[in-house]
Amino acid sequence: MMSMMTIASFLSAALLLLVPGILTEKAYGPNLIELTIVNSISNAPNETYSADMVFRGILLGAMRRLQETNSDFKFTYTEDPNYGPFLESVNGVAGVNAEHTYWELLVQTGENGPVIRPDVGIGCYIPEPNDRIILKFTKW
Ligand code: B12
Repeated sequence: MMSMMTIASFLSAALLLLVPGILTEKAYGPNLIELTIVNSISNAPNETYSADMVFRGILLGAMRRLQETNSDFKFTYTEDPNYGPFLESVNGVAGVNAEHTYWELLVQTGENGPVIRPDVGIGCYIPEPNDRIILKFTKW
C-alpha cells in the first residue's frame, strides 16, 4: 500500500515537472513572422507582409499560406534535385541566370537584430517567432 502511494506521488511530481515544459514549447496558437520584399535592382518600394507560422514549420509553408490568403503576394519556385525548392520569382519578378539576378534569402532576428544569410533555402529554413524574413532581389 505504501509503495503504491509512493509511486503515485512520484508520478504526479513527474507530471508537474513535465507540464510547464510542454506548455513553454508554444505548440499552440499562431506565431507571426514578417516577410519583407526588397528589390535592390529596381529600387521599387519595399513591401511587408505578416505571415502565420505553425510551431517549427518551414518558411515555405508560411509563404504558401500567405499566398493562399493574400492576393498581393505571389511566388514561384523550382525544385533542385539536391537542395529542394529554389525561390524563382516573387510578385512577378523572376531571377534570370543570364543577368545574374536571383532572390536572396536573408533573416533579421528579433527587433533591430543582425541580418543573417541562412545557409539553407526556403524549404529547409525554420523561422523563429518574430523573425523578419527578407526576400531580396539582387545580383550575384
Ligand atoms: C553558385 C551558387 C549559388 C548561385 C547560383 C547561380 C547559378 N545559376 O549558377 C546563387 C547566388 C543564385 C545561389 C543562391 C543561393 N544559394 Co547557393 N550555392 C552556389 C554554390 C557556390 C555553387 C553551386 C554550383 O554552381 N554547383 C555546380 C553546378 C554544375 O551544379 P548544379 O546542381 O547545376 O548547381 C545549381 C544548384 O546548386 C542551384 N543552387 C544554388 N544555390 C542553391 C540553393 C538552394 C536552396 C537551391 C534549392 C538550389 C541552389 O544553382 C546551381 C545552378 O543552377 C553552392 C556551394 C557549392 N560549392 O556547391 C551554393 C549552395 C548550393 N547554395 C546554398 C544556399 C543556402 C543558397 C541560398 C539559399 C543563399 C541565401 N540565403 O539566399 C540562395 C538561394 C535562394 C533562393 N532563391 O532560393 C547552399 C545550399 C545548402 C542547402 N542544403 O540548402 C550551398 C550548398 C552553399 C552553402 N551555404 O552551403 N547559390
